[in-house]
Amino acid sequence: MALLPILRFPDARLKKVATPVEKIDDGIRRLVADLAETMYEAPGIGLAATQVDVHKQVVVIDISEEKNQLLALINPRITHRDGVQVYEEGCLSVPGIYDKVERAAEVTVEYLDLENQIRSCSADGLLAVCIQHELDHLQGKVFVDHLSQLKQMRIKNKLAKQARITA
Ligand code: QAP
Ligand code: CO
Repeated sequence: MALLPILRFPDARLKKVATPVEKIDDGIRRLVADLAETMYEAPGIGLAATQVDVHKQVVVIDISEEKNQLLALINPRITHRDGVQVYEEGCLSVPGIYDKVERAAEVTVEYLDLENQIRSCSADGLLAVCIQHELDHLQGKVFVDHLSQLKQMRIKNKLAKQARITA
């Protein structure tokens, strides 16, 4: 297993659209293990392959307190959405920035698991937010894209300033 470097917004590679996984092989199993290790170490509750510059439709999520409920979603598709909720989101690619985003309150997602089985998961609350946030990454979208142009500019300035301080 390995910790992978996470791309930082506004890196242009975060805009790439991920392609479907054709075969779940050892390479994909290793990618899932590395994504999970990187997410747990951060710590975070979700990480998409896009964020580590791998443009395949793979995401990991674990919103459990004990960090023992890993969900690995391969080729995920939202098949149902209902209602509206607003949640304060953050992102490992946008460190130190949090803002409210409006999304569906309930979603159903269909995906392949590591055994190549088609699965379906219905979620609400935080898990529903996390699924939508991570699937956005696979489409080249970051939560900041849901905010106003003014907020996006302020976030870019703040992150650029932070990068100068840490450099
Ligand atoms: C996406 O985000 C998410 O700024 C996952 O300094 C977030 O794991 C879905 C993190 C909120 C739903 C609600 C962010 C860690 C982790 C930071 C994360 C930071 C350290 C973000
Ligand atoms: Co994110």
